[in-house]
Amino acid sequence: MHFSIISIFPSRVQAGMQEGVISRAVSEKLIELNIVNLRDFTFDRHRTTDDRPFGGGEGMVMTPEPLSLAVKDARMSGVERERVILLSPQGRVFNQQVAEELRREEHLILVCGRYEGVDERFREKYVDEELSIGDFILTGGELPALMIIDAVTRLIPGVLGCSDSALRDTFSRKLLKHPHYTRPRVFEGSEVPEVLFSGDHRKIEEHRFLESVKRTMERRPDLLRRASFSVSEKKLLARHGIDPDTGRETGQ
Ligand code: 4FV
Repeated sequence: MHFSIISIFPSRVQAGMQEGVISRAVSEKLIELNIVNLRDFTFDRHRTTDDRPFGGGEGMVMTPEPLSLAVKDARMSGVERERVILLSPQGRVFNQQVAEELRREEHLILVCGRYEGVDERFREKYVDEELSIGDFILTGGELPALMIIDAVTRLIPGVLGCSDSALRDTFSRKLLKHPHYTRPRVFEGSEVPEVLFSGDHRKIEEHRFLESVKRTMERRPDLLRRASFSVSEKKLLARHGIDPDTGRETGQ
């Protein structure tokens, strides 16, 4: 899978990819990164990429020409599934489902906004989709771009050590992950649930499933309403006094 990232701060983008899963995926050629310096598509002495907004108002707007030239240059011939994505608060909110959708593309061209945003005519003509990482304002689209590359890359088979762990992801099942424990067995007087030492994998899976449902009920009941359970999971929940449809305790 190919990622092109268009930014006026390419070194910040580079810095965000130095270690960990992403840089290993690059070295193992599971992904290819093309970090584009937007200023390379300017022709004035100051390599300007922004200007004052028509109609007045505070802040600056990114000019359309350098952005359009950078996108045209980043496009890959012969690649069908290519998508130009502008990171902005006006976009569709990014989540695990969007990550799984983007995973099916061959080439993502990520445009990192700065200042007040980009000229609308560039957006209309060159942007396939706007994505937001949440309802808050950042100083730039670089961190959102890095987050999307991280979330999508880890879904590529072979990127994560154990390939199926992404399948058991939080949100893929629309349930929050169960608590995790590791050594030491006693930490500051706190023990670990005994069942985890039983060696009975079905009992351990049941325990973890119930912990996931309880945690989701407490913290994200909105997710539980969208979760689907198998017949055996519904029986297990009922045996533990949990109504699978509402996620509420039945008190039985
Ligand atoms: C943002 C977000 C975000 C807005 C103005 C960059 C900033 C500046 N991008 N999700 N939230 N972008 O706040 O994606 O252009």
